[in-house]
Amino acid sequence: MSDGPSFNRRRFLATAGAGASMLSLGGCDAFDAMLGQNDRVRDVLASANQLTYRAQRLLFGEEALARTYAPSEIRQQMRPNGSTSPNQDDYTKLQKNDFADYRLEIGGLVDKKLSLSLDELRNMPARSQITRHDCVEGWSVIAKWTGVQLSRLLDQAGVKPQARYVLFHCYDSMGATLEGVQYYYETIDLISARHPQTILAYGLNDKTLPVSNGAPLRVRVERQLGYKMAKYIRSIELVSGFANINGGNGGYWEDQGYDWWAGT
Ligand SMILES: Nc1nc2c(c(=O)[nH]1)N[C@H]1C(S)=C(S)[C@@H](COP(=O)(O)O)O[C@H]1N2
Ligand SMILES: [Mo]
Repeated sequence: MSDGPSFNRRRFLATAGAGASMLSLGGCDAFDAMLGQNDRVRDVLASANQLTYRAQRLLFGEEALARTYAPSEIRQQMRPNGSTSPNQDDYTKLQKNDFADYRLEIGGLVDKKLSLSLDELRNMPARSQITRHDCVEGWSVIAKWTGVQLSRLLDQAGVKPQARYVLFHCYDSMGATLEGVQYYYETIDLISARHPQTILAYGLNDKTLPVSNGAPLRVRVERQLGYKMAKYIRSIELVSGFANINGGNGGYWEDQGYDWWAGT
């Protein structure tokens, strides 16, 4: 493979043979066009998502690294997208004090709940990586991220055997429905969560992570698309499934029809 582990699933599916082209309907346009049609179409797309997920896991193993870049390749400022300035009271209160009172709570299916300040997180061994961020909207940027490996925190908390996913609760609301305020949320499986490049980032391009990019803490899941990388993390919960959480699809954008598995 000429471009290494930075794997393009369309290319894989193209070489995986005829008939596979249908499966490359991973883009939201194609998916959205299908919404509202009968459930069988949705089921096929959902199983295609599962197939891509399994194929990538098989092909690349659990540890394959996303491509990293040299400092000279950092192209521009990280382009902020989605929420860029949460206006929820609990968030703006923390922001006013430069997040000195912020605490990351880790709970759910763990042996020991954690509550960590930013200083505590910054005092843990740090990891930096220069990677490319791809958004489904069709743009990408290269930036340097610094933070603490999520696996470290999971080890500290102790993950119970029933836990299968890491759920990120965010501070920013995406609007309200009859069920109440919809906060941004995301889930990743424990393999992605324990991947060495999966970090909770507090630094961007050698500076403190700005509010527009998710201060004080956002996750990087480098082998997946931008929407998986929750910004403004309020807390982390270990869960056994997500069928009963919000729309039941494992994330804010997933509930609008995006794939849960967003490997690139
Ligand atoms: N909490 C939260 N996280 C989020 C979003 C958001 O709106 N809210 N947008 C997602 C999308 S679609 C992308 S592309 C990236 C954008 O990250 P950036 O603002 O640092 O560019 O954040 C992702 N994480
Ligand atoms: Mo995105």
